[in-house]
Amino acid sequence: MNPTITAFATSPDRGRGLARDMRVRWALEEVGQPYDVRLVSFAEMKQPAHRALHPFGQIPTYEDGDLALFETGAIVLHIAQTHPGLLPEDADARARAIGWMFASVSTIEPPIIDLTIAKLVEGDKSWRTERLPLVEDRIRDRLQPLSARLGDADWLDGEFSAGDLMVIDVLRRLSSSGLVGEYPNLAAYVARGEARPAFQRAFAAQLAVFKAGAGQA
Ligand code: GTB
Repeated sequence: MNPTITAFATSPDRGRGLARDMRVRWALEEVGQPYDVRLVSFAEMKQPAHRALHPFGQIPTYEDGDLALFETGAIVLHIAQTHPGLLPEDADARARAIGWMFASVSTIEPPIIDLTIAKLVEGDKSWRTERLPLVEDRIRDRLQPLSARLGDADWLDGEFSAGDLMVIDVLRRLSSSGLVGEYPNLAAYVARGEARPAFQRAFAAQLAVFKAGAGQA
């Protein structure tokens, strides 16, 4: 049996692969694990059946046999720990790669989500013009040290790892902001991740869902 993940039946990103199922698809593609996808509507995500899998009524979830997981960091870590290819063999290097996974969701992603909220949810508020530059500067406070650490390297710590996968997917959310472009090595880092065949397969799979939905509309 293949693991099953959940994804938006109708992604608000119009097939740009910005929802968080993308990083789980990418991890599964990197390790060569086939998977099934159950598409859920916004209403279905809030129903008890889905909340039994995801207490917060969100996507993605991951089910494999008796195991059900939510939170992309936990899901990608589980995939990386149960398949070769996404975490180094060396124990110290493995711990550092996992550290980058935590950094992606707990240090880099929060101000990026704040930017989305400031633009989309608070877009009509009187404080928007004052707040936006502050939020963007908080993102730069993360991008600048990340850029300095990456330097001229291809990946953050040796070979490509689940840490890179998570950091790159988090940075992709900034694609329309121009902020990553202020750091050419980070822009190249994201492009390197997106050029990986596994990323391309994952992207095509989520795009096919959007196209099929758009065809029905
Ligand atoms: N911390 C959780 C994780 O990493 O798994 C966050 C999961 C999460 O935020 N899921 C979102 C969700 O289900 C989808 S990815 N939201 C519905 C809800 O909360 O009711 C967030 C997302 C949504 C849309 C776009 N977009 O349109 O560009 C990008 C990202």
